Amino acid sequence: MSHTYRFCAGPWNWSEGRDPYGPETRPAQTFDWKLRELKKLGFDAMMFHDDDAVPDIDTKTHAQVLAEARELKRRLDGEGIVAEMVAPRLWFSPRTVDGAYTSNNPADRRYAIDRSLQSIDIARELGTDILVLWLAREGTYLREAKRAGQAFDWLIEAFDAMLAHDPKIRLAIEPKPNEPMDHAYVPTIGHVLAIATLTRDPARTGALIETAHCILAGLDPSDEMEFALRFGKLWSLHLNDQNGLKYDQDKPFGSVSLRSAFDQVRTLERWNYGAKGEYVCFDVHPFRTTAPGQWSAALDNSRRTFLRLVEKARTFDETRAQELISKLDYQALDQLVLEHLLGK
Ligand code: XUL
Ligand code: MN
Repeated sequence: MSHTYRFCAGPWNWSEGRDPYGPETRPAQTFDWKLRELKKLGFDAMMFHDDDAVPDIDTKTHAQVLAEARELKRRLDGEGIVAEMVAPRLWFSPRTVDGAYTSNNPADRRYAIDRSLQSIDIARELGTDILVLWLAREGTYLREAKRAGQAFDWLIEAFDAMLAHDPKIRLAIEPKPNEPMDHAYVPTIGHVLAIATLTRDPARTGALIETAHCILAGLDPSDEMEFALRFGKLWSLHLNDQNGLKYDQDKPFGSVSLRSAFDQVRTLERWNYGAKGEYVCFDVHPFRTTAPGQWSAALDNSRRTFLRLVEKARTFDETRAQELISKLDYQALDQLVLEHLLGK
């Protein structure tokens, strides 16, 4: 395995330090600045929410939205940066207060579908066939407020509308078990692949896996990735890290568990992830104390760690590991991994 990986980040990864208990700690930066930083870091692609691509999107006509998307494409082309995906931001508007596709308000469900169809049009303008769906508020504040079976029907109806809207679009559903909801309806990759089978085009319904979201579900990220890869459904990736089953932390890749990061990279290597044009995206946020001068470090460090771990995966003594596995000598296998990671 020797292909080189291509890297991607989103404008929101230069976050300003705000959390539920305090305001921004860094002044916002312009999109042009972020694009320049991305280039300096040696990244190849940018991922976009619909309103990252077209700010204040709800105040604009469809024609204006498309014109701005076209203009953005020209800027990206000028910089040699690819648009990796577009994702409708369906958790900010007052019209998504009870969820988007699964809201109990029919007018709000319609809004969510229309906005998603528009995101597909933006994706087309930007030259990507991937629509990412993080189903942020598709869950409940309390269980009795909705019926899960009904919610699944509404989700399938929405996915079908998107698949019918554009014969080329592929839906990459990003599962997350909780936050902002107590329980989400599509919490794991298993749920994504199961619901994909009920859509009008299962072949165009796949997944994006985020490390932190797997950990929040109490699952092993490399196993989740392996599962999606086995089905040919891992179309995008958000690598980061997460300290236990707490709030979503979006730490730099490898920050909490270098060993788990190694396992994830080893999985990607084994399946040749990236060879079909997939990108390695980092969905990381700088720590709240980060000064503006170090703003890009969370992305740069994640990429460095990733590349070091690619080397580790490629130099791991697989023959020795197989010998130990055949003898069920997991004690020695454990130490083989640890010493390989520790280095000389
Ligand atoms: C939320 C999350 C989002 C998605 C894109 O936890 O990961 O940033 O990746 O909408
Ligand atoms: Mn993500």
